[in-house]
Amino acid sequence: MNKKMTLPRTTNTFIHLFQEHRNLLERTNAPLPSSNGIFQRYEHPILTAAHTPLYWRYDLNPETNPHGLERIGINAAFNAGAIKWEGNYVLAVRVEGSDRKSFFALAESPNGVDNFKFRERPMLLPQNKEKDINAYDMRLIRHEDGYVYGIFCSEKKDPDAPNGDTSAAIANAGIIRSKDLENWERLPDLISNSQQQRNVTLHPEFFNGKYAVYTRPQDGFIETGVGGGIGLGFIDSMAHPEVMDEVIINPKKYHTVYELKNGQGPSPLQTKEGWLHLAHGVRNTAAGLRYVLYMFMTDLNDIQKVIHQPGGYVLAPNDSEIIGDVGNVLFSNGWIADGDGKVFVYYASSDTRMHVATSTIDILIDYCKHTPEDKLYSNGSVETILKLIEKNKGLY
Ligand code: M1P
Repeated sequence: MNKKMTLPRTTNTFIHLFQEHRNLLERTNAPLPSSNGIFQRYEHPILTAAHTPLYWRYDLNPETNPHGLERIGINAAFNAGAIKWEGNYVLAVRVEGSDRKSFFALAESPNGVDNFKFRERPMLLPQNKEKDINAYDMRLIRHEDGYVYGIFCSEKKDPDAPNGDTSAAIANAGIIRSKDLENWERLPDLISNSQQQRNVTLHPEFFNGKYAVYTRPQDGFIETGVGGGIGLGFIDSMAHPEVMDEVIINPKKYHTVYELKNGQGPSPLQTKEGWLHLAHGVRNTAAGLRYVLYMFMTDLNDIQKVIHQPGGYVLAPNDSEIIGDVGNVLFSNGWIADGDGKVFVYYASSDTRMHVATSTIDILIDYCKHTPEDKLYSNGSVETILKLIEKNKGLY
């Protein structure tokens, strides 16, 4: 008999699983040959459910798991916050179990495009009096007050849901902070005038001595209602995070890629020419909601003022990204700008997996400044194309 055949099934299974897992984690990720010049996409997703450690999912003891079964299912790894930390590219990943609960786990890579590995344990989120039923979409912000903030969506059942409605929920911003990314202090949840807040993040600097916070007030869990748009408000103290003077700085708009709703992605990046913003825009279609990423810039000193906003999206789901748990979705809540001006955008596709796309600060400024605005009607778009054709006369 072949000697290998005498190994218990579990031993064989685990040897094989560990080998496959290592190959996946150590796979290199090459830039894709085609690019629109704005963002460089890469060949492979950087994180998927399969990247989570096997020891989170399998009981590795053959005596208690004689058939080598997976005991805990992981469904997806997506919507990650990002920060450069001690030379590594660190993501606070939204990991979703097969039980639908999302939680956070840090994963890091030495180069930002491949070899991402989860830390040994997922994060046990410190709780306030009322526990989070679901927690997701963390933004990581290095604030000038010396803390790294993690701002995420904390979801609870709507206490006013009509009898029999088992899905109505309230979403608000939960806040944690740390100085080492290991020990986290929980602060009170955001206090605002809105029923629902998602996509909340901090401006990295004080503004007139206050914390500035990007918000997304809306009336319902899915529907924005009469309000909507990316808001900006101010907070005196993070120990009592009450938003004051909230104004909408980037509203949803008819017949745009953010017609139905939008939301700030990660915190904006400071440049010599203003603050770069990455956001998601949502519109409705016969096939359901479509989420794309778009950009705009705000004034360096007057952070309420949008100074450039290219028309349309900058990244939309491509052929392989369009499929997933919630199809036709690109979502980003993390990016990292390196000292040399290189920018790593971490985005998720279809609520399933994480990708990276790279660019530079200079290119993103050029994109924001020189891409034509959305004129908001069809002939306006044709006029924009005609203008470019005219400018290109003699060059083609
Ligand atoms: O399913 C797509 C996205 O839906 C929500 O986005 P928004 O807050 O703009 O409505 C979030 O649940 C997000 O996590 C999810 O990716």
